[in-house]
Amino acid sequence: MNIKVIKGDITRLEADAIVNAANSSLLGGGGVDGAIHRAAGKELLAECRLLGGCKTGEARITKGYNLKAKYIIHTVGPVYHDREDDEILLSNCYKNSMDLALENNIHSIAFPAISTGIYGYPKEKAAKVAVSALNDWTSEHSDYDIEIILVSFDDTTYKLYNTLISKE
Ligand code: AR6
Repeated sequence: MNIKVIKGDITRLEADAIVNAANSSLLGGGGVDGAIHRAAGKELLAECRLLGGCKTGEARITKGYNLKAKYIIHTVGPVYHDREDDEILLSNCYKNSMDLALENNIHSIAFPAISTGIYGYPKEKAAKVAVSALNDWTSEHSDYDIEIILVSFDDTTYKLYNTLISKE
């Protein structure tokens, strides 16, 4: 699997697309969402207003505006409730973001650790879901060349991703 793990600020990456851990309004918020809106500029909010929101597990695409990335894929992770649904919804975020990347001819994509901040998803569980969903997607699309970058903002997530990736 063509997956790279890095530690740092996703807004500074040069990938074709970066993924935003948004909320269902798509109108901005805290965490990585706030950082992306600040870095991309006001035009991003104007485009997001036209989208009419996004359900949990789904994804929408906008331009990247002032970012180095050409596109932003906005996905809405689940608020963690320790229910069976959590895993399915989080997995859908990765799958639906990858489907949008394919539709838009995106060949490099960077993901933050969706739901593991304000939405409270335990980091280890979320990392497993992320790697497994991306592994499934790339296996099903082995003819499509895409670099996937998992961006961690903290050491714990960085170590978890590296351990999981090394097992693939
Ligand atoms: N670059 C990379 N990762 C980051 C960055 C950054 N600049 N900033 C934070 N993270 P969160 P969620 C990490 O809370 O849990 C917003 O208000 C962070 O350490 O951003 O999906 C939305 O509008 C964590 O590991 O997203 C929603 O209301 C991960 O990104 C809600 O938060 C995700 O943390 C979504 O909550």
